[in-house]
Amino acid sequence: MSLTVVANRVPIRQSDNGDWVASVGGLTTALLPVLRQRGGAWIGMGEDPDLPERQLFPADDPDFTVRRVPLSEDELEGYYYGMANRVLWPVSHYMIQHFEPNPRFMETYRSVNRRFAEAVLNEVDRDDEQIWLQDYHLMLAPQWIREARPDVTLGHFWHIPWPAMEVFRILPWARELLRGMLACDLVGVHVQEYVDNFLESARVLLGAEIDGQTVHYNGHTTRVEAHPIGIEVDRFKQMAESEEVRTKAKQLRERLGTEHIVIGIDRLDYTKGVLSRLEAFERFLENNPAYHGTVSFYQIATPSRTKVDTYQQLKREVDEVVGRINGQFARDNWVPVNYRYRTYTQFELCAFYRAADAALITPLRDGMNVVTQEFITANQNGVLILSELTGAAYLLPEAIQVNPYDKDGLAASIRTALEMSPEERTTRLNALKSTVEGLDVQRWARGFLDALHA
Ligand code: ADQ
Repeated sequence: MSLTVVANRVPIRQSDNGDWVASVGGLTTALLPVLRQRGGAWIGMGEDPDLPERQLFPADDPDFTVRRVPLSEDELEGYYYGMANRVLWPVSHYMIQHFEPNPRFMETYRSVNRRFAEAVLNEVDRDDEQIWLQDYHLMLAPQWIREARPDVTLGHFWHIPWPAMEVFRILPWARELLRGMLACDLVGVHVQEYVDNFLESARVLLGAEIDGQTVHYNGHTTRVEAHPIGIEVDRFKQMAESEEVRTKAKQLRERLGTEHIVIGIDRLDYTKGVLSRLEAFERFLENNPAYHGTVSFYQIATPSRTKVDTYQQLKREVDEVVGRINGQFARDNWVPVNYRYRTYTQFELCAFYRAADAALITPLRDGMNVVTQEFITANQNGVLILSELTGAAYLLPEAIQVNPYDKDGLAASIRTALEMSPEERTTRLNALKSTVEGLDVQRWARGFLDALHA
């Protein structure tokens, strides 16, 4: 049975020598083997008018079709920067202070979702086709696909939190968006909490009938299931054990020269809690003068959504807080906060994971957070401090769990981590490792597709 994947971005990129290669990322790695084996298509947005709308990949011995839905600047602005990033993202993460309910965003979102649906209908010709849509960019496309093709199997995976019904209903178009999703046969989310929230939204806002984890609405049935995503465990393990990563990790420890290293690694996004984490580290330094000179905090932030005002403002605020902490506490050769605003390769990230004594992963809200799993896999004896407001927290009880809004609690958890006995570190980390092994991303993809088939 062939597969059509529909996601915001296509899974290939042009390398420096002009060849097309698969891009790096969990979703691509999980789904390309399936597409290779079964054939089919991957449909995503086309931001560059110079690239072809259809392309076979790999060019010399094609396994599947890459299809781009070309978007004008205005469409990109309304659909992606507007509806996806300034409406659905903040509301799903309970950050309604960043929510901009502009009806023009929704208008464009409708028309772009319709174009995605048309692209799918053009690609799909066989009866036994499975279609798998990804994420909050594509809530309406399922309905239009279903109207034209009642026979296809439609799945949707939602990568961010599905918020509580009372928050979801803040969206002026909540019912229309939900109806779009309910054209699917299977909706997947990371954890049971989000399943429950989705079911509650369908029950209250649409009057749908709920039977266990199944929604009956408008003559159609949708199952809603938790399928927690994982990482490429084997590859991360191999990278972490490689000579290159070991050397880099050692060099980093020597360069920083402190007894303890604490890391934070995120896209620079207001949901990731970078500012409050820095403030908590500042509080830790205020409360624990004995630790001055002995601990370095290394925060890496990847530039993200840099065209959106709130992200530009966040960057300025982070710069300011880093400057303030270092201005107040740095002495001799010791710089308490090392901050890098850039993208690293996975090898480089692995070196940070390996060098660290503790990771501070403290989003204000996060669907899952896979940095957590990368740290657990690559690190050897460190401590994970994890926000309880992430999907990952439901699966990883052996982490030190914190409320990211509790600055004192967070500051105290840093000290707890640094003073934890080696035995306790090992026990906790081993338990975390065994959970993460079970969440492997290939297994996640197979699990979802098997459930879709069932
Ligand atoms: P994201 O919000 O993007 O994804 P996350 O799960 O944290 O978040 O993954 C980020 C990825 O970016 C990781 O693989 C990490 O290695 C990489 N990364 C971070 N900083 C980097 C840097 N400086 N350089 C290079 N790479 C960097 C959404 C949801 C999450 C959910 C995922 C998967 O918001 O909740 O876990 O999808 O479903």
